[in-house]
Amino acid sequence: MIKKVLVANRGEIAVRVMRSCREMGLVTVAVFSDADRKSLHVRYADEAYHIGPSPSVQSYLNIEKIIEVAKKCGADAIHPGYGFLSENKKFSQRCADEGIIFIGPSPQAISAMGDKITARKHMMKAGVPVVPGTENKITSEEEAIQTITEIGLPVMIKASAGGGGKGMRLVHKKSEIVSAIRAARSEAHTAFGDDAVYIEKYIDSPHHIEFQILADKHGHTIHLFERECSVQRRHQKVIEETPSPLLTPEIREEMGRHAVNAAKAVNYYGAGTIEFIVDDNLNYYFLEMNTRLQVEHPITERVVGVDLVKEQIRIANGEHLKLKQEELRQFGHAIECRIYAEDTNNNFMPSPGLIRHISEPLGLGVRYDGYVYEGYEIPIYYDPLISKLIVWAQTREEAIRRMRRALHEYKITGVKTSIKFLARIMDIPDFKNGTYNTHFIENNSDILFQDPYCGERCETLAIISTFIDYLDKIEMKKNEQASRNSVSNWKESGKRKALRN
Ligand code: MV4
Repeated sequence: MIKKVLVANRGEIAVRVMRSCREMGLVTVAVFSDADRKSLHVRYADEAYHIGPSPSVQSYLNIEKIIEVAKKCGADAIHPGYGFLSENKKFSQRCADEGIIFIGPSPQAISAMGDKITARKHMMKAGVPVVPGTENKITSEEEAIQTITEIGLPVMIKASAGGGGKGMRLVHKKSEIVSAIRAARSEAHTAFGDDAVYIEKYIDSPHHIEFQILADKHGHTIHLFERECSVQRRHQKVIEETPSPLLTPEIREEMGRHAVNAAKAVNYYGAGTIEFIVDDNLNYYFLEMNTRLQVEHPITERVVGVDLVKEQIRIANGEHLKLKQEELRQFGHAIECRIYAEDTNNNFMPSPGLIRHISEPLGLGVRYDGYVYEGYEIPIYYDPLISKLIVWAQTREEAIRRMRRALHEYKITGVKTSIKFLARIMDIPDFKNGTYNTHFIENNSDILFQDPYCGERCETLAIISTFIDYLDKIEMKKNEQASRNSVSNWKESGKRKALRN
């Protein structure tokens, strides 16, 4: 039985995982790099160990060091969060070899889904619809040309070792196919050390809809419905919601069954996500499987009423799933916004640095998963995600209004953030109507990137808020020293709390 969990991650997800551990009475262990000495996950944990320099290859990706810490501190399990080592089959295997429980899937399942050609083969065998295309890797130019005469143009060349948009090439003309394959191959070789590529028919303006699944080690597999993730930019999700405004109850049920079969096809256990692309006629195709807990998991937790991290831990313990498919329902509507330290008006340039002031939104139906505090400096070394704001309401319309309200309450100074950009999205007709696809941001760029923003109400409000921001900045400058002191106050109150407990 798991008693002590090492969380091999940082930031909001490390805190989120430890919250569930604490509720389960498990001891939590943080690991941290040089840049993360003052991070909240380090303060939150019962124990914390330094694992190396700031660059993630030397810290959060350092398998040897993390295993060494786990053994030294007596952790019986490791939760990898998302990113970093979460989908690394060598890490999953190494944990097994060391007698440490990896809170995630088997190395075999990670491997089967990590190779996209292998994954497609498993899906075809299991009767899960895949995008029309090649069954095996492309071995010759003739074969590629044969494929495009069969399935028609346009097509996408994809790297088998890729995923998440890496190593893809769109081909419109027959004359482009040879050079596109060469380019995709060489990119894949450099990025993944594997130059295998395959061809798929191009699905224009698709929706990205993914299904959450849970599977125990005894063959019970369930799905927890879908997440609509079509609001994205350069393969980075921006907003996710559930239920998807696109799906009908019939298609939802069908896709859910396919998602369960997809997981079963690779003897999957743990939490996982089956990604589909869906066209406007509701044709859907398996795209890939993510063999980890995802950033956007909280919207599913809220609408289905399940703590996915607790379920992951119970599964890792070898327990039977208590949830039954026929008892699961989607209740109400949830939306998540990802708040980044970035300049949305300057090509989303990361904006790391000192948080001078932060006040988080609260109130009915709001969940806030974050890790920064006043006086904290967002490091340059990692993804500049500050927090995730999740709202729930009975209807989609109310959820959008609630998100709009929450974003307006949310104030951060010191770094540039995507808060205003996200607030603008809440006022865009395509979003409000739920009639958007993966081209949403580029289709609405004229509104999203205009500056200054003049929203639903009037220009006066924009001017007043600009002025208030200006006054805030003056105030913040004056209080810079006080704000620094507040960090140590935070520390003190943290210690006092620990003593009380
Ligand atoms: C596609 C596609 C159209 N047709 N495959 C992008 C990320 C990677 N998971 C696969 N992706 C796509 N694959 C075919 N055959 C369009 C995309 C795509 C996309 C998919 C999901 C969410 C956003 C996207 C944005 C651009 C392209």
